Amino acid sequence: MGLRFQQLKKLWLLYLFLLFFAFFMFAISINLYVASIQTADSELRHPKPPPKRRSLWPHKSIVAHYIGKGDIFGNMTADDYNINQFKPVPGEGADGRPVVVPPRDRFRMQRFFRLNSFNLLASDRIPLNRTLKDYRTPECRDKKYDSGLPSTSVIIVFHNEAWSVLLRTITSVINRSPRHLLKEIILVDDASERSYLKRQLESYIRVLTVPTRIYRMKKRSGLVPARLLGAEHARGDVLTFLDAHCECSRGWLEPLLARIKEARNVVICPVIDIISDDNFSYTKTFENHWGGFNWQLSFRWFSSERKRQTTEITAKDSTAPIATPGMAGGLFAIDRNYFYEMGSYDSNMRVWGGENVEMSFRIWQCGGRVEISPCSHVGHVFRSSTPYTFPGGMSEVLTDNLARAATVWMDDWQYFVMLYTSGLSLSVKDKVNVTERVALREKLQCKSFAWYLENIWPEHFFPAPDRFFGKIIWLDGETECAQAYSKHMKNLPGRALSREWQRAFEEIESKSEEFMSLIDLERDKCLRPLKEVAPRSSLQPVTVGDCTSHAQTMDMFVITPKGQIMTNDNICLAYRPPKQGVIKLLKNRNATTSNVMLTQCAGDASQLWNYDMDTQQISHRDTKLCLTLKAATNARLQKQEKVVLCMQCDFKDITQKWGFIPLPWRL
Ligand SMILES: *[C@@H]1O[C@H](CO)[C@@H](O)[C@H](O)[C@H]1NC(C)=O
Ligand SMILES: *[C@@H]1O[C@H](CO)[C@@H](O)[C@H](O)[C@H]1NC(C)=O
Ligand SMILES: *[C@@H]1O[C@H](CO)[C@@H](O)[C@H](O)[C@H]1NC(C)=O
Ligand SMILES: *[C@@H]1O[C@H](CO)[C@@H](O)[C@H](O)[C@H]1NC(C)=O
Ligand SMILES: *[C@@H]1O[C@H](CO)[C@@H](O)[C@H](O)[C@H]1NC(C)=O
Ligand SMILES: [Mn+2]
Repeated sequence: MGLRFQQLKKLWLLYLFLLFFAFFMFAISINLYVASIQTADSELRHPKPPPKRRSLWPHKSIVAHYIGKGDIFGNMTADDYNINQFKPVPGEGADGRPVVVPPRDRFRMQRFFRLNSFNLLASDRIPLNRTLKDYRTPECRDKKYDSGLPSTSVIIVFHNEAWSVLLRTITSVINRSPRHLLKEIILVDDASERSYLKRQLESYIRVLTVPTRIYRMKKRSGLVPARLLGAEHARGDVLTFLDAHCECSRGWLEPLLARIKEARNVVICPVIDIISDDNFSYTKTFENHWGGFNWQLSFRWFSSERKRQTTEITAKDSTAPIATPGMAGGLFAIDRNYFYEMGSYDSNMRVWGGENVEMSFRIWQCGGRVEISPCSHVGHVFRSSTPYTFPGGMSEVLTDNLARAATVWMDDWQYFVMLYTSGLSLSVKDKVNVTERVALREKLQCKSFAWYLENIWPEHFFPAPDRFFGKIIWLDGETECAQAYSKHMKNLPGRALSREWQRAFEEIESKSEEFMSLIDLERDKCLRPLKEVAPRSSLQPVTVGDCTSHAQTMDMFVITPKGQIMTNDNICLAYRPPKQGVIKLLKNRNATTSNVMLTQCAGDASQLWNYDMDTQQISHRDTKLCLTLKAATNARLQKQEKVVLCMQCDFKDITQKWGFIPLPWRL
């Protein structure tokens, strides 16, 4: 009897195990599938700021198609789109905690993710008034604001937004803003199709404690026309623009309004915290982030230390706003009259994108300021792809908008953007009519783009008249171009007198056409990252590759007169010895680990380089080690590959010789 029982028990265990295993495999395959259908594309346009704990940039790895291309979730029906399934569970997501959707709903969860490119089922479980922590620093919490702050209209544009997400945005605005400062909430519907956003929404907002009105675009027009419509009806002293998928945290509004009261020419942005698209957890980000744009004018966050430039407040005050060369665009506050004095928005910008570039340049160049207040925290749902239609085609619209911003505001640099952004070219200029905006620039007597770069963004990584821009070519001594280059450099009179970069730039510039005409794209090799992917987060070893001109491969460099070698996205060439075996590396010419990396620019001594025109060596200024091309063993792949290292200089060593081939960047 005992024996039979034992056997039965074993069988049961086996059965249970198999059941679990089957379920587990199913869950995995679904996860892989969903990961495969989410494109990484729009991360480019809407980058997340790094979270508070300094991890590297969040990088979603995209798994290749695993189950095949068929859609296992079936097609969405009209009901799927139009029925509001908001079912709050008390306490769910409290204090910004993540939501775990129960296993029985996992399939529906995956199915409905596509609707908004975020986890709708998770959001639908969170009450509209969920609690958040207080994300402010103690200094910010203690700050007292005077009683006479201006009032604001909060303007929220939405298009097919999920009910729970939109209403949680509105609820957080109402619950966490002092009532007397909040004049009204203005919703602008950019031609949504979902039926719950019609009558149901209208009757919902009627009973809110803050006057809330809704305006609707007749046809899909995009962010700029919709925001302009909202602003037109606003009556508050200040316009505060928010996305429709935000949550304002405690004390978010006062610092913004106080700053505008202090200086009405400031466009002020909150710190943008991260609401997970997956589980709706709220993660605080670093306060000292600031923004800029890369060579293709995509918005980027940077975290290097920046002086707090506000005049009224001392640099020591950790509650003082940080001046930022660029704004992300979704969330900011501006004095209502100032908004119009400064030309509001370029109303010819369509759908979405580029308007933040235009506004950043315009405000700074025409006498205003763009700042981030470290005391104001607003969460935003960052998505890895956009779920919405993009009338006119996403890349066409975006490049047209960028071309408008570049043509009006960037002076000489507009050609650089058009030459090195895919989808743009000089001919785009003929397509855009910016007469009105150019007249605005004249009327406001705005400063030049050169002034903006020098004064507002001195750390920038764009080319400039006193910088080199082009390729760094490895002079293997064989190709025609390499020989001509070496010959020219060797025979310079007085060459040894100066190793100033400025002199090298002039020399190179004077012969640029000759070198360019001799360059052999097949045989000449140029400095570039070891991997083709842009090394935005981590350290990236360096090698040489074909000098084929291509905008995205990061084999183009800007060199400053100070000796920084920079490339797109604020990446710099740095000497980074491995922690162990440094001494060995210096002595041993057969180094196996690269000690030269591309990494975030910091402007410190590890990123400063010298050039000797006579020997054509590039050396690290502090250690006096020379850039050398060597075959090294990749420990992971167990294969030999060519890597650029820093080694003892030897003027006879052909693998240490480098040249500079300038590329055009302005007319
Ligand atoms: C989904 O829709 C497409 C066309 O829109 C159709 O070809 C396909 O058969 C549909 N699939 C299912 C499972 O209904
Ligand atoms: C949220 O609202 C519900 C009623 O709608 C109320 O019972 C609950 O106490 C509120 N929660 C908080 C944290 O204010
Ligand atoms: C929620 O999402 C965030 C970011 O996407 C992630 O870091 C966190 O681990 C998730 N939490 C849970 C419980 O899944
Ligand atoms: C550009 O637009 C202005 C008005 O905004 C118009 O007067 C002008 O004719 C347009 N130019 C061209 C070339 O279409
Ligand atoms: C370095 O490499 C050369 C050949 O490439 C070899 O002859 C020499 O022994 C190596 N030296 C050391 C210290 O490994
Ligand atoms: Mn957004």
